[in-house]
Amino acid sequence: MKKWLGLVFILMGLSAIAQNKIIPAPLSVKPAPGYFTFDPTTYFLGNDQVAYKDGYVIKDFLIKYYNLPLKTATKSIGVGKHIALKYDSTLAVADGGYHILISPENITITGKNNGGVLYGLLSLMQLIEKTGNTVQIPCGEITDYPQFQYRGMHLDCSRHFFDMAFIKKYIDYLAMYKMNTFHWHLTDDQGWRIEIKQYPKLTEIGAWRDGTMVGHYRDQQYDNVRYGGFYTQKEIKEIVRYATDRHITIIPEIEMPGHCMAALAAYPELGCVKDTTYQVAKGWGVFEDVFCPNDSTFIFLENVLDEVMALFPSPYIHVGGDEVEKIRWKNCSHCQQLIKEKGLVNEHGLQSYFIQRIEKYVNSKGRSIIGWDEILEGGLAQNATIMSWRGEEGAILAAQQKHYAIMTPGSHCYFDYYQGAPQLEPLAIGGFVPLDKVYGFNPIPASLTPEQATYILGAQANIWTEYINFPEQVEYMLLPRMLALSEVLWTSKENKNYDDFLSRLLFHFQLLDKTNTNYAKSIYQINYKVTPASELNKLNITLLSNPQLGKIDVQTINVLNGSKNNFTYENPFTVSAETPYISAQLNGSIKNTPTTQIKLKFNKATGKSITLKNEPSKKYSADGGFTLINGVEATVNPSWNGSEWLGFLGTDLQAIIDLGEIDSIHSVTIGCLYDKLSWIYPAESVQIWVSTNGKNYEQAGKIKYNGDQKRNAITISSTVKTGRYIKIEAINLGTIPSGNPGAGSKPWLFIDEISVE
Ligand code: TNX
Repeated sequence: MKKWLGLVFILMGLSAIAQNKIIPAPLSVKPAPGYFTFDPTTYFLGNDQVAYKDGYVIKDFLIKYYNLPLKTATKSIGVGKHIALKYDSTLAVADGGYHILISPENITITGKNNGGVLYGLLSLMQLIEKTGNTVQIPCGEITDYPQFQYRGMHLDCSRHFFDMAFIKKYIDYLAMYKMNTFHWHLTDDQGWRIEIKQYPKLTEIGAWRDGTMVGHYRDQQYDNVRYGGFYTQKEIKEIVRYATDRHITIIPEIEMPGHCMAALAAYPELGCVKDTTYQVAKGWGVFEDVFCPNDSTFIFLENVLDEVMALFPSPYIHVGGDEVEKIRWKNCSHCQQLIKEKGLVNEHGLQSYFIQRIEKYVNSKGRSIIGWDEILEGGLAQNATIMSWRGEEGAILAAQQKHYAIMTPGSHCYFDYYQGAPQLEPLAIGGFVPLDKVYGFNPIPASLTPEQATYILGAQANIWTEYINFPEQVEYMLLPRMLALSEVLWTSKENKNYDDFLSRLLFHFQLLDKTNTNYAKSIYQINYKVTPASELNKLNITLLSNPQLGKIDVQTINVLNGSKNNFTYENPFTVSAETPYISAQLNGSIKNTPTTQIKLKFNKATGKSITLKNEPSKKYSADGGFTLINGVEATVNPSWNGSEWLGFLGTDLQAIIDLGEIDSIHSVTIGCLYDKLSWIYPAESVQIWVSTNGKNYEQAGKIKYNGDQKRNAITISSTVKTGRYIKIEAINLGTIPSGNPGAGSKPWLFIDEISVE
């Protein structure tokens, strides 16, 4: 009986949450009968200056998203219903928490410090129901507070520059979903974006480059269009004020000792190599030139940081510290002398020395530093906070040493990565961080003790902008993934549920449509899986999407007679060489969702049985041997993730295909990838053998290969004209030839479809 009652309570709790549309989902919502109805005189009554301003911020949102103008006052104006806003530091919730009481007569929002009232107002806003001229909010009570105190979003404004109007818009998106930190990446190799009065050349020279990489890094193409921009100190003050009004702290990042080509271009004396010039970088990547740790560099950086700290009230200053090449320091007599003098182990010790010296300075001004997890190498600075980006390892090490850490691992928090199938997405750097992956993120690494876990302040997602050159594309990468992150950071574990989140998300898409926001519709993409069918030479197609989002309309085309077959997807279906073309699209409430086109290539090997003698590397193992005969040809661009390639590191492909019966064989074609920058080389040679019984094989062809296409189709004509079993060997090149990236190491061999004609 007791158990049963418990279940009823759980279900009641869920249904209350399911009824509202709030993202991030609040802790507790208790509905009550009746509605608070707005009339033209309804106004916000702020009990103090901050609460009054919060009302002011929300007024803008209400106009934008609900076309609902509302007055704000600090004193009762006698007429009209009001929405009372007040801060109360004794409220029994975590900072940023709030309590809302909605009755038919009035609404009260009480907030705890750090934005409680604003967050209450945001939740309230999402409960508004508007039908015709009636605007109302269902009565009830909400108590809510965030799980994590650090809820961050980063934006790289160096690789591409975004103007003031967009930075404000970006801050608005963050505020709307209760994020409280904006990590502003202001300097990097490709542009210095913050005016520093003492060093005007930083922006006169360092803010401009003579061209930009176009396409993907692997294509190594550039335009020669001068590109740049920067924020004046006046503008920065305006942005800081704008963010403060929205309870957002801006953490500025000034990169050191690496990622500083733009600064070196302006002041070459800050580098290790004397009498040289540097260029603001046009392309992406990690550069060898870094700051030289000499006294004038430290004076320069301290002066820069003085101006930065005067502009940004943030308790934290981010000093970068990532991806620092050591080669210049190795060849620099001053650096080597310094290593000796200070008794440092090597150049890694020098990196620690650099960061620790800067940290002392920043600490002396009453601020703390944050650095990327590389600052752990060679000894951690005194009280630095770590941003763990190369997995969770950095955060674990930091927490074990009682240092604070912020989680931003590439696996879940890199919003510059793809969120859908690369062939259906705008070009991105690579990687794969879809919405459900973000939603499933747990910022607390499993290996931490509860005590250590208290050092995890929260998480942040990063938008690096190498491949993001317009505001619309930032929106696309940000939304809706940030909404998932906001729920990861705000909502309690018990209230998190991906399906429920998706159903609330649909409402937020409608809100975003009101401001023509370019959010991604990637969740509407239909993924597919090809599996062997029971009949040889046929394939089974499974379509994958979330049932919340609608039913799937499928069309298959018969290539023999041109007929089309339309149906609603229910279960996996079988296709054959006659029906190799399949298209699938969601039939849901959102218009213009992407269509998935599947074009299968059938040949004698397709859907037959295959065994591999030699397993591919785990990272690139796709569906194992079947991947090579599943009718799907791997694409060259743009990402290996979720792709069709099998990757062998230094080893060969050895496969046996069983055609199921004796058949005629004229040739075998095998696809190989060539991408020097990624250390991928085509097979050095390919050999085939044919057998009728699977025991005695006869050599049927061998070819030495020297092609240079990106995707190489290597065809071997067979001298043996009939057989049932075909053995194929593609030999790895063995060693990367000198003069190439990775020279001397083992190359990758990437193989996709094998076809038998
Ligand atoms: C690594 S994350 C970087 C950035 C790049 C990013 C691209 C980090 C601390 N460094 O400089 O933009 O990868 O994903």
